[in-house]
Amino acid sequence: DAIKPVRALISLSDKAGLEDAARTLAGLGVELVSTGGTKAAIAGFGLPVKDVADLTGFPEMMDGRVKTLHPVVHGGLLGVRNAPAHAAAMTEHGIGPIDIVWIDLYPFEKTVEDGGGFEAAIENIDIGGPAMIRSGSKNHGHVAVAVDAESIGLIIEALKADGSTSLALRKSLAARAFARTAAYDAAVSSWFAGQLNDAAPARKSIAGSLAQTLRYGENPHQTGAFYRTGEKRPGVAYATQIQGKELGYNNIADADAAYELVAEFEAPACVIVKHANPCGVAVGHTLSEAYARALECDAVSAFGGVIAVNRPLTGEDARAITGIFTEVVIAPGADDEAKAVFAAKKNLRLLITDGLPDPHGPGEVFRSVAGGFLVQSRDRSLIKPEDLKIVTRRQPTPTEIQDMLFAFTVAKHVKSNAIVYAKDGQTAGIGAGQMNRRDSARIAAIRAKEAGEAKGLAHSLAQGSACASEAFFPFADGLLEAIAAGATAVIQPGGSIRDDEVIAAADERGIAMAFTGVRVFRH
Ligand code: 93A
Repeated sequence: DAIKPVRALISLSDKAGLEDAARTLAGLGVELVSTGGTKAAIAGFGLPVKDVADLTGFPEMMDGRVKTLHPVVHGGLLGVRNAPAHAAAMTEHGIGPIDIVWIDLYPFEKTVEDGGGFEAAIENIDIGGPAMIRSGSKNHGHVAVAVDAESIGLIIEALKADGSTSLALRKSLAARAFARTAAYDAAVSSWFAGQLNDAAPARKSIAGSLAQTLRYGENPHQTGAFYRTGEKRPGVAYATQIQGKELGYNNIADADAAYELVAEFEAPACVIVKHANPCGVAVGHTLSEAYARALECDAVSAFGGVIAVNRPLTGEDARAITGIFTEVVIAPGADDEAKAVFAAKKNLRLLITDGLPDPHGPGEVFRSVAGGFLVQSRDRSLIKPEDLKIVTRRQPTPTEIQDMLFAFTVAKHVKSNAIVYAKDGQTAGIGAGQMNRRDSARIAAIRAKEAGEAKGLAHSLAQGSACASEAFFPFADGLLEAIAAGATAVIQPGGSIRDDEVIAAADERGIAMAFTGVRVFRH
């Protein structure tokens, strides 16, 4: 099972570490064969090296697209040395065995991550490299395959110790190599799917690449991992963790929920999320003001929450945020002073992204079901004042319209059934995830009442607010709860068979109501 290598084929885009390894292999009597750039580099180190073109009898052509795709290369990798027919074919066609292959693949992932553009990404899809890796790995009985510095290090270590590679080593190298080509292809396929914009998910191929293994899943007795799909886009999957404990499954889910919502606002905004639902959302002149107003909505739930903002954080913002215990902060930036303030809170995880998510950009969302998963396009809906159909006798005031749109935007990010009361760009009460709409309206009212008390107000924080419902009111009862809580304007999709009843109840109480015609369920 031990193979004493005679020839190694090396083809590397990234030449770091090449000199040492090539020198060692040459010193151990291994003949080196390489592709253009790698060959030039090895020759530059003063080592003997053959050009793969001399083996194939063909020059590299088509901008390097065809360099190693030749029977002399793949026969040398795939030929089973001790199978008589293979050995005969090798002799007949002048195919020499290749015992080591060290390939790193064109930097496709990096090109996409750096925003290289469509043509650059296409040119960086390596074809010949994965083919050689797969040929050598299939034939691991005879070939040792390296796809990274660690693998070639193991091969060299074995050669120095025994002068040969063992079957066990070649087998484990092959497993690693196939994992590398699989991840590479997953990156290519999910990037490619992303190029189709809003095509129906059924026409795309969806794949992910492992970003991080997690300590556990939603609970400690579950395992967990974090995958990236598609193109690099600002958001939690491509955030940089500046400090804090390792991110957990729920942290990532909550940070995503918070960041996707906060990105909807133009003005400085803050979202506090707890258990995947916002418990406070507000805009302000500054982030610190937005945070203080978001906290006001439900300071109890905010404890141990996840905070997202849509501007780079300053020291003042960081001091405000660190006033209570917070699990995660996600932002499109943080200045040095802010970082220093956060640094005092060792456990707080600070995530910084390159820009904000585009709430109206394409993309998919997933949900698992037993034995499969559901895919749908992102909810990119955007309701503007001109989209509203006023259905009541009373017209909403311009301020009420602003509050309605703010509340409806928040409701889009609250688990159904969702009821949101908002006033002056601040949520006053949020009711999430109930099985009937009336209960959500009641819970939101309780929150608003307590928030009013905490603020020392004589009334609920929802007094004079706009109420948003993410789906139509099937009966007037939910609406009546909202009115009792203090809402004077209501925004909802409309479309119930009892719309007339609901509109009449609003008219009777002097409420202004608008239909969006768009439902924004979130389950
Ligand atoms: O364009 S390719 O897909 N066609 C090939 O035949 C081929 N053979 C090796 N890319 C190919 N490679 C890749 O070239 C390797 O995976 C490696 O990343 C790169 C090294 O090129 P050079 O030695 O010219 O710098």
